[in-house]
This record gives sequence, C-alpha cells and structure tokens, in this order.
Amino acid sequence: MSDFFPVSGIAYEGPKSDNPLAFKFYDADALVEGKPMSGHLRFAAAYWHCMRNPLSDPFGEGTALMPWDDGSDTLDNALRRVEAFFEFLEKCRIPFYCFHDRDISPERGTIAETEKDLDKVVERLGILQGETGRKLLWGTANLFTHRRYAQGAATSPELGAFLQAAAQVKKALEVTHALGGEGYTFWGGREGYATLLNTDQKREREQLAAFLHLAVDHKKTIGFKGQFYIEPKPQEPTTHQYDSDAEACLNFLREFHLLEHFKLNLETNHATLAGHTMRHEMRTAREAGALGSVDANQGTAHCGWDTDEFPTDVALTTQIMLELLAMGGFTTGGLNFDAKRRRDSFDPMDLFHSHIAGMDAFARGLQVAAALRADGRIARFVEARYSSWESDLGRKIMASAATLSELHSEAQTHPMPELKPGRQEVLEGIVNQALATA
Ligand code: XLS
Ligand code: NI
Ligand code: NI
Repeated sequence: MSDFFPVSGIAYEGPKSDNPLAFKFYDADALVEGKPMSGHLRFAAAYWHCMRNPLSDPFGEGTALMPWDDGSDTLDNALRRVEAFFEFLEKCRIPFYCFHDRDISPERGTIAETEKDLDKVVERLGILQGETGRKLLWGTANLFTHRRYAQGAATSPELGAFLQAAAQVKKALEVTHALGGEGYTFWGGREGYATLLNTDQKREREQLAAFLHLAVDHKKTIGFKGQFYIEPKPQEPTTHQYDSDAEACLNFLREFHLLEHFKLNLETNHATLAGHTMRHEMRTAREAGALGSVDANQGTAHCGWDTDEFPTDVALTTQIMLELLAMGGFTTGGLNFDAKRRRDSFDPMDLFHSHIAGMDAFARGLQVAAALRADGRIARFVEARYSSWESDLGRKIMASAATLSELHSEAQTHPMPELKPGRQEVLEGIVNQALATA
C-alpha cells in the first residue's frame, strides 16, 4: 500500500468530536432499521473526480496538488494513480468506486494499443480490489471528451463516431465484468443537440436506442450480470440531452423496448438542472421500479450549471434517504460521490475532508429519515388524505369498472367534497423536528 496521505484511517468519533479527520455520524456498523449504515449507504468514490480532476474552471488552470501524479500519460503514471486511489478508498472507509475507461488509462494511437494498457491497469485494479476488499459499483465509457464525439457518440451524424463509441463500450463492458462490477452506467453527455436546425432528432433517438440494444446483446454474450443504468441530465454540454430527466428516460426506454434492461442512476445536480427536486426524480423512478443508483452531489440553486458540489445539506440527504428506505434499499446501486472539491480545496487531504462531509451528511440523513418513518405522523397523514377512495365506488373507479354515466348519476346524490387542509407547513415542521432531535 502506498503512503501518499498522512493519516492512518478515518474512524467514527461521534457528533461531539472536533477532529476534522473523523466521522461524526457515519458509524459503518451501527444498525438503522436493522441494517448497518454501510449497507444502506453503499458509498462509492468517483475515479474521475478524485484522481483526474485538476480543479480547473473555465477561467483558471488546475489547482489540485497530486504528489503521486507526474502529469504524463504514461502507463507508470496511470498505475501510480491506482495506488493512490486505493490508499484513499481504504483509509476513508469507502467500499466502492466508479470509473470511465479513460480515467484509469489513456487513449493510444490504435484501439489495440489502448486496450493493451487498459488491461494492465485493470489487472492492477483487480489485485488491489482483492487486497483491500473494495468493489466496483459501476464502470462506464467516456464518450464525450474526445473531439470525435463533438457531434455526439451514439447519436453522431458520422457513422465512424458511432463505431468508435461501440468499440469503447464493448471493451468497457468487458473490463467492468472482469472486475466484478455491480453495474454499468450510460451517461449520454453528447447524446442530444446544440440546435434543431442541423439535427434529425428522430434518427438520433433511434441511433441511441440501437446503440443501447447492442450493449444489451453484448452483455448477454459475455454473461455480465450487472445492472445497466441510464443517467438522466437535461443539458450541458448539449442544449438538450435526449435522456433529460427520469420521466423522459422512462419514456425513451419504454418506446424502444429497453425498460426491462435498465434502471436509472439519478444525480442531484442533474435533477435540479432539469427543474426538479431530487426527491421528485427518485419518486418517479422508484414508482416505476427503475430506481437503481444515485450520483450523490448537490448544486447551487441560482447557478445554472452542474457544479457537482459535495452533498452536505442534511435536509437534502434526508429526502434522498426517505426514498431509498421506501424502496427497501439499494440492491446493485449505491451513493456514488460524483462530486468535486471546490477549486480552492486543492490539498490532497481535501479529498478526505470532502468525502467525510458527504458521508456524514448521508449518515445523518439516514438517521433522520428512519426517525421520520418510526414517528409515522407523515405517513399516517398521507394515508388519511386519500381515505375517501377507500370505498366501493373509489375501488370501482380505480379498477376501470365504472362508467361516466354511472358517475354522473352518483354525483347528484353524493355529498359535495369536504376538503381537508393539506397542512404542508405542519409536515415541514415535523421534518424540522426530526432534523433537530433524531
Ligand atoms: C456528468 C455526469 C458524469 C456521469 C458519468 O455530468 O454526471 O459524471 O456520472 O459519465
Ligand atoms: Ni454523474
Ligand atoms: Ni453530473
């Protein structure tokens, strides 16, 4: 094990600790609703943000200090990053990770040369997984950085770009499978348009569906049992991305007969860019049986781009955990910190500080969500709100067994509805009470 980070390991010290390198709420083995926190939360770190994000912005160069990285695209450098990453995962008690193919190993002149180096890095990842017990939550292919994808990958007007993307996904699926990955994510960053003036939207959506069917077929061919995810995002870098939000994704998957093969990987900052709350996106996916995994971050509400901040807002993490607990917890999914430190959090130890803050916020959100469920006032309120439907007539309507004529005559004798107040403020007060006392 390398020794790039001057800390031995992050421990739980409780809510009163003032040690910045300790968990205040995340107590991995502590039981919540009968299950350890670690099993509820299934934290993952993103290779791209931890190891490959220089912390640049559109106006300034990278600031991140990475003593293990010599800035070259050599295989040696790629392998050193793997050592540093696993040291970080182990010391920060993060059980899972996620990567894009190009995060872990650079592209070379030919597909064969690229894959040769990739295989060497994957071999090392596999060894370190075995030694440290860390696991791959999901893999993916980067189909958005290279110039050839400027007009899309699967949705490119150029067949050659589609081919390169297909080759990348084939290999990325195989290495994800080789590493025992529990899932594979498709985020279509370039699968949309800049302007409809130059775009055949119908054809592009069909190309995307064809691409995903190819991946589904290859998954079967190689016997990969992991879960496929689509990650919705409304725009950025495109003007409009075809899988813009949970509802658009579900519609796309249904239209092209893909729904049984995919779940959604929802990201908070994408939800807010789409004009929704994260809870709305999660509820929508959950009720369709398609809530798979979460890219955990948060945005700044008045800033219209994907700032990928670490999720530290406990009111937000409480909402996320309420939906996850209602679903019965993750199966293959987890909470992947698709989050980057701020540009002035450039110290290597800020990797720890940022993840600790996110992990504690989710642990606390889990406690508050469980307390709200045990309290039961909100659930009882919602149930009572719909009680008028618990009648013969209500059941008949919901079973599509009534006619409009029948309802027309029923309406003439049925008492006028007595509206009961929605009590939003009372319910918000109950949430605040749990936030303060749970
Ligand atoms: C970008 C996405 C990306 C995916 C993986 O906005 O969140 O990081 O999670 O390609
Ligand atoms: Ni993401
Ligand atoms: Ni994102």
